[in-house]
Order: sequence, then C-alpha cells, then structure tokens
Amino acid sequence: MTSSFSLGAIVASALTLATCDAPGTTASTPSVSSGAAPFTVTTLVSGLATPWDLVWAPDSVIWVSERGGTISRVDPKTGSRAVAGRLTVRESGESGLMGIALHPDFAHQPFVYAMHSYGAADGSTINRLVRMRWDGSTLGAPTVLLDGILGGSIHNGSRLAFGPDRMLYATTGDAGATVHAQDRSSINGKILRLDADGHAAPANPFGDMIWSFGHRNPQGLVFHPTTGVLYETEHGPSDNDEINIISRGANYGWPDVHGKCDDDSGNERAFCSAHSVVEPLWTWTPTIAPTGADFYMSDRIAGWRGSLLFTALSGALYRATLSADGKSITNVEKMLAGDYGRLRDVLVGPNGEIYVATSNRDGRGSPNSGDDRILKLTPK
Ligand SMILES: [Ca+2]
Ligand SMILES: [Ca+2]
Repeated sequence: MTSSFSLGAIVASALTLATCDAPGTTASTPSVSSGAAPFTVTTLVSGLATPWDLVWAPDSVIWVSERGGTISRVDPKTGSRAVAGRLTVRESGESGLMGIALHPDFAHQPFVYAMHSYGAADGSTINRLVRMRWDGSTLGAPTVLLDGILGGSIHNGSRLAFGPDRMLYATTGDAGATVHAQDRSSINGKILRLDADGHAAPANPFGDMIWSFGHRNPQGLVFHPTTGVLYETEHGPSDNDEINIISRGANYGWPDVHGKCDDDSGNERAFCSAHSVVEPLWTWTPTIAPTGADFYMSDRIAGWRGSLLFTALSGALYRATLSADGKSITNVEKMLAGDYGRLRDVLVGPNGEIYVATSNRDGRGSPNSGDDRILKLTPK
C-alpha cells in the first residue's frame, strides 16, 4: 500500500483515538509546518499483533518484538519476516513482551535482550529482563538477568537502550502503585543502569541499579547519537506527558510533580525545591501517550538532521526540534495524525528512511485489515 499525505489535512483532523491513560482525550494543538509531505508511506509488514519495539541490527535487518511473545527479523527492503524465537509471557492489559535490545558488539556477542511480563505463583504480574543467544537461525533459551520488577495491567515501563558507555538502560514503571517512584529501595518507577550481564553497573549514583527515579511510565528511551545525552518519553496521568533528558541520580518528580514545577497539581514548587526535581523539556495536557523515540541524523529530509522523532498511542508521529545545546525543544511537528491508528515505536534506518509500528491490536485500538503493521516512510 502506498499513500502520500497532506499536512494540511492532518492539521484539520481531530484525534479521538484512545490514549493509554485517558481514553477519549484529544491531543494538544499541534505546531505543524506547511508544505509538501517529505516522505511517502508504504506498508513494509502487515499481520502483526502489537509490535512493541523495532531495533536495527548491524546486518541491516530489523528486529521486532510483538507483545504476545514473538521476536522476528524483518528485511527492510522486501518486508519478508522470519520468526527468530518466542518467549512465554503474560499478555494482559499493557503487559507482555516489550522492549528488546541487541548487545553493542552483536557481531561477536550475539545476545538479544528482552523485557517481558510473566505470572508469578501468587498470581501477580512480574517483569524481568532476559537475554538470548542468536545462533544465526534461531534464538536460544532465555537466561534471566534481572527478575522481580513489579508489573501489572498498567505502567510496565520496559524500554531498553544500550548507551555509549556500553551499559544497558532499562525503564520500569510504577506498576500502578505511585509509592514506588520516590522510594529508592524499589526498582519500580526508575531508569536502571546495568552491565551487559544484568548487574548494577559500576559508578551508579546510589551504589545499586538505579540511574534516575521519580518516573511514572517511561515508554521511549534513546541516546543522542553524537552527544550521548539520554532522552526519554513518559506517560503522565490524565495530564502532563513528558519529554525528559535523563541525568545521573536525578529525581523526575512523580507522583508529587506532574510535568513542570508549576503547581498545576498540588504544591509542586515546594517539593521541587526540597528534592531538586528535574523538569521536563516539554509536556502535553491533554495527554498524547508518547511511546518509542529515535533521532533523525540524515540529510535526506531537509532540516530534519538532529530531530527527535517519537510516536504516540493517540495516533501520530512527532518531530521535536532541539535547541543547539540540545537542552530544550524549540518546535514540535505532528504527522500521520489519525491515518494509521495507535503508534507504538519509531526507528530511523541508516539511509534516512523511517519505520513506524502500529499498535491497533493492543486492546485499545480499532484494527483495520492488515493491522498491525510496520510502516516505511521513504523520503521523497
Ligand atoms: Ca516528571
Ligand atoms: Ca506541574
């Protein structure tokens, strides 16, 4: 399927798709550039069920997780897909197989990392980090690296990213219990920093696994390819979705602070002052449910180099323009709004093409024939 789209038409379309946390809310007024669409959209893969994470591999293949437990490899030119392995997971509400990542030296250490939910003996939902070895044709049995992350039907976090320091950064949600986020004895509501074997990484700020805290449900995590700065997207409640820069040891405020320290949700300024809360770069009220993120470092679309791209479950792809120092967002552009339903992840390929995963079979969408898909956005 091929379609081009009109930015003008997108501006006019009101979003009524359910977001994760606030069904029926509408997205905030977009700031959209005028002019011709900079890419054409084709369907690369169809017939998936809630693809959650897209990862580019050194052999120019896209690895994709589906929430029901399947991990596949997709040829980005032909769209042909081969199942690499399956994990036994609990897929309930927002839980299941979520983030995946490849070892930073994948050619020599061919390990695939994954975060997934399972049902514990007491009936509760628990998340864990596992690693599987890729032998060139199939994934081996999972080895559990980190277990006991509280999960649930909501707020499971579970986005993964290896940093330039070759450490693995993993998000955890508050699992629906806000008390965890400010509790540094809990690994929930955190961003964890682990070595490649799943142990607390050296030189972490508190001598444990925790890198940052005060998070609600971080769903996007990406390092800037040249500066190495870590950017994160996070779901707010019915207000204040966030884009953050993640710093070592920092407190991001949840649940005492929603978005910025502006007293729009209780006595935030006093808490921020007492706890040195780091404010987000950008917030959305009403919420958009931002998900996966990636940086666009190509010149194939004029003016896009250095942009932060991210998807949203409310049904759009966003492009945030950063200031020269990368510490603030100067403009946000919204694309694909309402055209393909809920969107879960975005991946930028090495030639400036963009891949987007839909999420219409996650229980909150309205699947069309062919859903879920991986869309390919080819610069014109
Ligand atoms: Ca925050
Ligand atoms: Ca606030």
